[in-house]
Amino acid sequence: MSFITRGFSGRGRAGRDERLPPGQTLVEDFPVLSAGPTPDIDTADWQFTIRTESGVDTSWTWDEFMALPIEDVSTDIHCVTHWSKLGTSWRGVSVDTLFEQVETEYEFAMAHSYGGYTTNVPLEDLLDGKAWIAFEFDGEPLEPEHGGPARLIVPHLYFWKSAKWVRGLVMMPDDDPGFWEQNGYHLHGDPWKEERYW
Ligand SMILES: Nc1nc2c(c(=O)[nH]1)N[C@H]1C(S)=C(S)[C@@H](COP(=O)(O)O)O[C@H]1N2
Ligand SMILES: [Mo]
Repeated sequence: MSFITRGFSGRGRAGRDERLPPGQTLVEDFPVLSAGPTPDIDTADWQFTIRTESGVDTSWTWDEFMALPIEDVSTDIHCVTHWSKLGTSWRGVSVDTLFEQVETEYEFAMAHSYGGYTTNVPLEDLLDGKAWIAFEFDGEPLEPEHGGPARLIVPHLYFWKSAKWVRGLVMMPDDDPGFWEQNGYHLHGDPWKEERYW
């Protein structure tokens, strides 16, 4: 029996990569999954806004955003359609950094995108180094089809939570469903618990 050794560790006894959540298959390419057309967003017009119960919005222009502390992120990503990609490289601003300038008692957020896509995420899944607004992938500006100029990444949840072309977060008192969640996807989406549909 011939056996090809892949050059990484983390394989269980069955040969399955332990970084792979249940029901997932590895891909090397980067599939594009969009529910609609790719919007054309000029960074001169781009803004990112966080809206809270205070009625006062906190917004950043592209230049203001680029002046924030920037982080390099290496992470695995998992799509509910069963593909996973390991060790992806991103650069962006941590959501923690944004919330240093925001006060809210609300515990849930709705991410809104240019083009109208929405997805709901509890605030606790966005803070403590768990989520970023990313504008580079693999050392290059994020391609429009993958969400450029900037997208949310919440890599510990299924990738539909990682809103492409993100334009802001609206804080909410309750965990209301976003676009896919209204269409049968799980409200939370933890790949290790296979929170796929409901
Ligand atoms: N704005 C927006 N964000 C989105 C989507 C979308 O259709 N529109 N699709 C989601 C889904 S289902 C997945 S799997 C990932 C796909 O990201 P990719 O196209 O970069 O692989 O984006 C998520 N974010
Ligand atoms: Mo997806």
